[in-house]
Amino acid sequence: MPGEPFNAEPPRSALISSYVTPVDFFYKRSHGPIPILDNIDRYCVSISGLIEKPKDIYMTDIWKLPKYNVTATLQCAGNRRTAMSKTRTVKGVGWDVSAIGNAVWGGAKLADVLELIDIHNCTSSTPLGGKHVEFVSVDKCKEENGGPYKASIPLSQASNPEADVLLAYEMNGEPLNRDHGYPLRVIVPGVIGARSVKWLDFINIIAEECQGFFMQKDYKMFPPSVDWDNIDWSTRRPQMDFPVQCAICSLEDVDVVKPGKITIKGYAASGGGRGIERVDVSIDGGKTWVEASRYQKAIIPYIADHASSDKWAWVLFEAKADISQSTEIVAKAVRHSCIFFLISYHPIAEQVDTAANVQPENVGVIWNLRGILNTSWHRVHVRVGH
Ligand code: MTE
Ligand code: MO
Repeated sequence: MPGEPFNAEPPRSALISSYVTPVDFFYKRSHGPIPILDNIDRYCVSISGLIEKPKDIYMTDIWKLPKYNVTATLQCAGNRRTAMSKTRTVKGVGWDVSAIGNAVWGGAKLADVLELIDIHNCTSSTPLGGKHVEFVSVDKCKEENGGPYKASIPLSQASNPEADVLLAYEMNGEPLNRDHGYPLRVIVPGVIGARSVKWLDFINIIAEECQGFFMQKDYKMFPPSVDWDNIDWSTRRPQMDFPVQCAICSLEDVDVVKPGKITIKGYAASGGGRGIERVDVSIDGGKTWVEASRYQKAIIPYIADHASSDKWAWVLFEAKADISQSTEIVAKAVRHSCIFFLISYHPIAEQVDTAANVQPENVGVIWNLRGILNTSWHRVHVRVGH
């Protein structure tokens, strides 16, 4: 329907047909009508808030900054929600396993843009007390009572060149298209998709994190005991990094396969830039496991040298197995437990988070009313027929 939010995901099998997801197969998630921003000469991002000199930045200013291409996986926090709602109903768009994609984002580093307003790699706050960077969009959505979509990230992350936060104008070497945020969007690698604001309009340097709906009344992780009657949103922090995720894409629950060799393929994404240590696959419902081969750019099994890998990107995996009877195929991934890529901008989140390195065995333990972060072991039932 014209004017309605546009959401789409590709079929599983299409998703893993290439390491870099073609734009046509990249999921789309929007909360309001998609804006048309055609007058590129006049388009600008106004930066203001707790800074000495507010500034309007035009596309020509952005294009003049060094261009970076960052391969980063973007994933909606609601990816795999449909499976979670089988435990108990949840609220939100019903995604299968494809609300995720891996693209090469081209653009300026936000750290370089912040240099233009005299903010340098800043681990504490600006002289005026700014600690967060808020991104405000052009699109209007009902959750914000007709106001713009918005989100924020800590200033320490935004101003750290190592965090690779981009103001992106290209996706896979082409100008961004309208669905994905033309002419300019934020990309926050390793973090849930909701913080990568599309159609950027304003950047505000603020003291507290953004008070918008999607930061404060949504995209927070609650335990299964919390329901719509007893929820207190203020008790949780907005979700930022994505926990380790993994899904099988070569098989569907409805598939009937012939007895013999099957190929189990899918993706694993670590979140937070830590890299995937291992992907395990089981053909007996999780009793026994074999290690799958993993690859990023080319098909090179077991990329052992994580330093040479794309740290913000997913890995694709593949395992072959022999099956003779109907069974449950399971995949799970483990991410690196120590932080290879120094993440100094998330001091709290990074202290104790070994739980996020492995996936929970069952969806029930992580069920939450909004159906976010379904990172449980991915299980596919296949029937063997002749
Ligand atoms: N930015 C704006 N302006 N409006 C939105 O509705 N949706 C967010 C994020 N940025 C959204 C937005 C969510 S929830 C996700 S998962 C990603 O954009 C989806 O990005 P994509 O549509 O390019 O895949
Ligand atoms: Mo999302």
